[in-house]
Amino acid sequence: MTLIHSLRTLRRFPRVAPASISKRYISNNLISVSEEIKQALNNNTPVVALESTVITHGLKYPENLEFALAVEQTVRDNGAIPATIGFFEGKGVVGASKEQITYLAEAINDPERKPTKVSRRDIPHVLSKKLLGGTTIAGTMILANKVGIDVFATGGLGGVHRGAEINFDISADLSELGRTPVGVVCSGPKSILDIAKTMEYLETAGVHVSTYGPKGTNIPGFFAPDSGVPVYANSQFNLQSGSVFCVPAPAEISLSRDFIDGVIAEALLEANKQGISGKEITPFLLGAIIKSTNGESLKCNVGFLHNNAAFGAKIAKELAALKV
Ligand code: PSU
Ligand code: MN
Repeated sequence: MTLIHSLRTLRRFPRVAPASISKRYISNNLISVSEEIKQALNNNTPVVALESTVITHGLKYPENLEFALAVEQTVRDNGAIPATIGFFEGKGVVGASKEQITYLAEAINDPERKPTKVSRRDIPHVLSKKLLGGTTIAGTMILANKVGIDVFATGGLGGVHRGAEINFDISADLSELGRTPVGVVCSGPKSILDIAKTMEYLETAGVHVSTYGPKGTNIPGFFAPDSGVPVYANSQFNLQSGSVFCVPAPAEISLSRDFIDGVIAEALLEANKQGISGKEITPFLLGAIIKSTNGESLKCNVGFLHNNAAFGAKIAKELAALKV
C-alpha cells in the first residue's frame, strides 16, 4: 500500500523546466512556493536557495533557528531573495516563512515531529507519510530546479566517505549534481570525507567544479563575469548537470589543518566504535567535531555559510543580469 502510494506520489512529482514556473507543479499541490519567490522568479529577481538539513541535522536549537534567519538576511543584504527549502506536512516548500523555519528548528527536540533528513530517495516516503523534513543538498537541488532557481548556497558538500571502498558510502549529493542543473556555492567537501575520491566521482558524474581565490584579493572585480558565466554556459549548452563553486573559507575563520585532521581522526574512530553508518554518519561526525573543538568548528561552519550565501547572492545577481 505504502509502496504503491509512494510510486503514485512520485509520478505526480514532475520535472519542470528550469527558469520557468510551471502550472503543473503549482496545481499538483506537492510543492508550495511562497508569493515572494513566485514573484521574484517571474520578474527575474535574483533568488538563492538555502538547504534545511543544516537546521534539522547540523545545528542544535536555538542556534539552528538563529542561523537560519541570519543567513536569509545575509542573502538579502547582498541583493538577492532567500528561498529556504524543506518539507512540511509532506509538501515541498520553497521559500519557507519565518513561522515555518521556526517550527522546523524547534521540532528537532520534539520526538513526535522529529524532522527527517531528506535526500532524493527519501522524497516519496516523506510525501506519502506527510512528514516534516530538512532537505540535504541533493533534496534542495531537486526542489530548486523544479521551480527554476539556479543558484543554491550551502556549507559543505556531501561526498565520498573515507573507506568508501569498503562501506560504499557516497553521498547522493554527488549523483544529484550530475543530473540536476543547479549551481551550488559551498566551501567544498568537508575534510571528514575522502576529498580525492569525491573529486574523481564528480568528474565521472560530469560536474563542473570551480574555485574562487581567497576573499579580499581579486574577488570583487573579478567576480562578476567569472561567477555567472559558467552556470550560464552550462544552461546555454543545455548540459543538464550541476556546477559546484567552491569558496575557500576566509582565513580569519579557518581552523588549522593539523588540528582539524586530528579531531576528525578521533571522530571517525568513535563512529566506528558506535557502529554509526548510513545517513547518520555525516551528522554524527559533524556533531562529534563540534564537541571536541568546543564549538570552534561550528563558528567556522556558520562563518562559511554566511560567506557562501553572500557569494551565492552575487552569482544570482550576475546570472539574472545575463538573462535580461
Ligand atoms: N557536510 C557538512 N555539513 C552538513 C552536510 C554536509 O559539512 O550539514 C549535510 C548537507 O545537507 C549534505 C548532507 O547535503 O549533509 C549529506 O549527507 P549524506 O552524506 O548522508 O548524503
Ligand atoms: Mn551516506
